[in-house]
Amino acid sequence: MNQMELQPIDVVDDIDRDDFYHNYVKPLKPLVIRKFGKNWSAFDRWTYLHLQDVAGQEKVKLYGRWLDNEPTMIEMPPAQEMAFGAYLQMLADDTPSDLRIFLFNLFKLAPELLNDFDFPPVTEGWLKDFPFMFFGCAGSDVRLHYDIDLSHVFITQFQGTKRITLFNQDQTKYLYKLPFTTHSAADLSNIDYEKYPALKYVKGYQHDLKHGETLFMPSGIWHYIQYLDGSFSLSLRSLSDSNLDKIKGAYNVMVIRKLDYFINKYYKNNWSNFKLKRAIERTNDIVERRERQRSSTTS
Ligand SMILES: O=C(O)CCC(=O)C(=O)O
Ligand SMILES: [Fe+2]
Repeated sequence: MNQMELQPIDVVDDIDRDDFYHNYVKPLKPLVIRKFGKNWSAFDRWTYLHLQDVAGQEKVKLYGRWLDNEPTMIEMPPAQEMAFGAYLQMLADDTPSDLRIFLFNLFKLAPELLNDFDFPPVTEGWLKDFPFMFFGCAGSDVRLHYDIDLSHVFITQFQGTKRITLFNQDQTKYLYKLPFTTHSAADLSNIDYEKYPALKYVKGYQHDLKHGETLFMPSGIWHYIQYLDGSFSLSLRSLSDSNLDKIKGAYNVMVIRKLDYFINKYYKNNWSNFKLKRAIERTNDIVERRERQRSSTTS
């Protein structure tokens, strides 16, 4: 094994609720649904021009490359601010840049956009107050992480293509998870197997998500996202039906995130270095044990 193994994600045109629940939600298996948004006018209406018309003057916070900026912290400070309209122009022109807008509630600024989509009946437990949007320039990426609240996410793609790489929670032991966060220390845009040898053993999925497609990302799944073109997505969330996940999710949001924020504030680099060192030590230990076992069974 000298590099990670990635398999395609199942793709369906449409799926009924029972089939979806038993084969994807329950086993926490990702799925691409092509016609999830079959009743949505958003696919025609949400052009860059239209979004510029409805909220172009608003100032938005843009995030840059995570490695340049507090790489071990959950909450990254924004890199700069810009008028939303000017930023959208960069996406329309496919201007290469690291700049992204993360977890953006555009609907607060332009509530009329809420009429352009619905919450499809393929599942229940929709968190209807939290439809978010994500925007990214061509060439930007979102570090490997899982969502701290442990809800299910349905991410629908508009305009360009995004490459999405996923790993189930059972792969966490190989993913250099930073303690007190839901992030990995490893940079998947440029995998360094010398520094992060456990990544050789990881098994996951990959799919290039295109305009109109929706990816179901089950609760707790690790995701790494590359914007191949300038593009954006709408993400709808639903509650996990595991009570334990609901409690863990709330605990992560209310306790762990705050704890990380405060310790970071007081101990800064020491805290960062500690987390990074722990992530690398713990994961490399697992690899060493695995390799020792293998050599003792083959000799
Ligand atoms: O697509 C993105 O920019 C980030 C998506 C993401 O991390 C999420 O939906 O949880
Ligand atoms: Fe996420």
